[in-house]
Amino acid sequence: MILLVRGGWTGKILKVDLTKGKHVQEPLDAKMAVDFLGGRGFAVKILWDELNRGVDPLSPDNLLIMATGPLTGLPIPSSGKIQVAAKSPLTGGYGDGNIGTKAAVQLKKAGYDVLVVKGRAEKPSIIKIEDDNVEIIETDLWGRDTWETQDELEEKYGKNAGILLIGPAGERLVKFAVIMSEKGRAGGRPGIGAVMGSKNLKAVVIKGSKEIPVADRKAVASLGADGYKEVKSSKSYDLWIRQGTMIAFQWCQENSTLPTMNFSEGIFDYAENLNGDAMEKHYKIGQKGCPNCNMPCGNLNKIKEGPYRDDVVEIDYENIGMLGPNLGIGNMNYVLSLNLLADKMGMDTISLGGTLAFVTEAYQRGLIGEDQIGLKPEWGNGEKYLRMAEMIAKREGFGDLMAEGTLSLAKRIGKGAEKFAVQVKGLEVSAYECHTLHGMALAYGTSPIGAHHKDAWFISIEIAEGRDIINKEKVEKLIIMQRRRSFFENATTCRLPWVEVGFNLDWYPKFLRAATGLDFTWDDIYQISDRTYALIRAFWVREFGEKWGRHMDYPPEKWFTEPYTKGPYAGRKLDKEKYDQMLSWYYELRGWDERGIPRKSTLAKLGLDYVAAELEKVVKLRE
Ligand code: PTT
Ligand code: SF4
Repeated sequence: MILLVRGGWTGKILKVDLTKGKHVQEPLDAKMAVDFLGGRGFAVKILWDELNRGVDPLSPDNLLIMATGPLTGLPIPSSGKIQVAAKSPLTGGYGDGNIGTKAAVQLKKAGYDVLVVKGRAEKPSIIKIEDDNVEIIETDLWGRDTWETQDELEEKYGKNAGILLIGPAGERLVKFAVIMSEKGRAGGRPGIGAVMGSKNLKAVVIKGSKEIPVADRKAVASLGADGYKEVKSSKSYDLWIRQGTMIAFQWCQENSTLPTMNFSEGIFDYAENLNGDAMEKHYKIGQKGCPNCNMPCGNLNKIKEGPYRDDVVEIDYENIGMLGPNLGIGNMNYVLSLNLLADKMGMDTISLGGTLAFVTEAYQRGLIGEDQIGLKPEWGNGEKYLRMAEMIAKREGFGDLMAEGTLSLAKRIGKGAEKFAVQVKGLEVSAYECHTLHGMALAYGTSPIGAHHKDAWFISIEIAEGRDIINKEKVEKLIIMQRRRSFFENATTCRLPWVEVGFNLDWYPKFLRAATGLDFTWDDIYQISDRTYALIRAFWVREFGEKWGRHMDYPPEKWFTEPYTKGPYAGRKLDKEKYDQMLSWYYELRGWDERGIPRKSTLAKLGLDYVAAELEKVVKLRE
């Protein structure tokens, strides 16, 4: 079915084959648009349809997808986001990330909803898209860091060009390399930057001159204007502008959920050196934001000591949580420096912090020695962690093994090291400690890309309503949260107006109607989200086959076995039986069987019969 575009979508997919040096425009299928909306939904549908099972994620056959949605780029709150996705080299399953960047808006203005890249360029190259004009151009920027590359490309193509790029970590196929943009926007935690590197693709540069089609331009403009006003009038607006996601730091400390020394504790002795107030008082010098956003949250901080003195870095809570307390570092200057190094090299800060912390614990427990690592890791020693981060980015010595991520490294070490690898499905856990939180642990366990918080930041509800409550209602609430939050991955816009300043969800069906001319209720949106979740799950199961099982949805072993030793919850850990009970409720509510595989009837209800037929080649589906 070809889409008769009334608006929202441009109606075109651009496919570039780097091996053949060719590109082609294809129409966006109308059914796909309505069934999956955009962004993550488009990405998983294309990966399901076009990838064969077992493709090596770092081979030319993998597909690198950059996808927008029907709201991307429109003059409505925080719409400048793009989804980057591929089969993940870190987890072996579906992987994606979300980046706020001019490239999101420019891709739509160039006339495309999605860019799909396959193959491998013979020499390091960039893809340049200027409306219908698409070129693959050899580049001498290979080896340059993400800052230098951004500067060079901006100088050549102009400050308004949308640029997505990788750093040396992506080039060297570090398994948690991200795609970067505009010196501080990062996305694709499960190694999507390594997939880009494996294609010899240093950057994508996009310039569009078209108007993004919409069904009702007047309605988009007036709804957008009213929406911006509502965002600005929020009571939380002022604090948000001052601290952004760094608000979470002190909250986590106060609630014993701050990841500390490889997620061993939930509180940190030097938290006051690193929290939002400390940032405001001593380090923050400015503010940055994504396109079309009037609640900019990028905190620009100046480093005051150490090897990166006087450099400026954009920070968020996750970065500081994972590179500060999780490494026992109480000196903000080193935390900022590690963040800067990760950004310049193009590595995910969360997985970097998780991997360095894992190595430190493994060393302390005598599972690996100084002779293997090449130095003695030490909680709180920023200089050493900077050195180790460099080793990873360059794959130098032991850095070559650390660059494979925590799970792979733990398997390599053996001796039970896996127990201390704080990850789910191979993706390192983001910065929320869960020794007392079965619901948040379940959110990590069932997140569609591995342990990431974006699909369900369930922690705040769970703490407000009672951490010790274990019932089906709690699981129901988690699923509703996943349905709502994953809408933003499909629509593709920023979820923070809703999450952080209380922007009403009722705006979104109105935006969709004005943009596309189609009516979507929240029930329709939930259905799209469930369909997307079921297809992502099917993708994982198709890859893992008989190796798939409910153990894939378990949180890190350590949370069940190593209790907190400090703070108000000392002695507490997760209970496996309770977790298993919640997981069973989760499967039941989603219509998945006890292995966590969607039932045939569930797939049929979601219009995914074609998925069931293919999945049956790999595992026996239950009715
Ligand atoms: C996101 C993850 C996050 S989530 C953070 S901080 W966060 C880390 N940021 C990194 C960074 O910076 N540099 C780096 N080298 N690695 C990093 N890894 C980490 O990546 C980000 C904001 C934030 S800041 C959040 S919560 C929200 N996330 C959204 C989302 O996921 N979807 C959505 N529709 N809207 C969102 N809005 C917010 O965007 P991943 P960004 Mg990011 C420097 O990509 O892979 O999804 O992992 O996109 O443009 O940087 O904005 O406290
Ligand atoms: Fe970007 Fe922050 Fe605005 Fe979201 S709220 S669009 S992450 S600047």
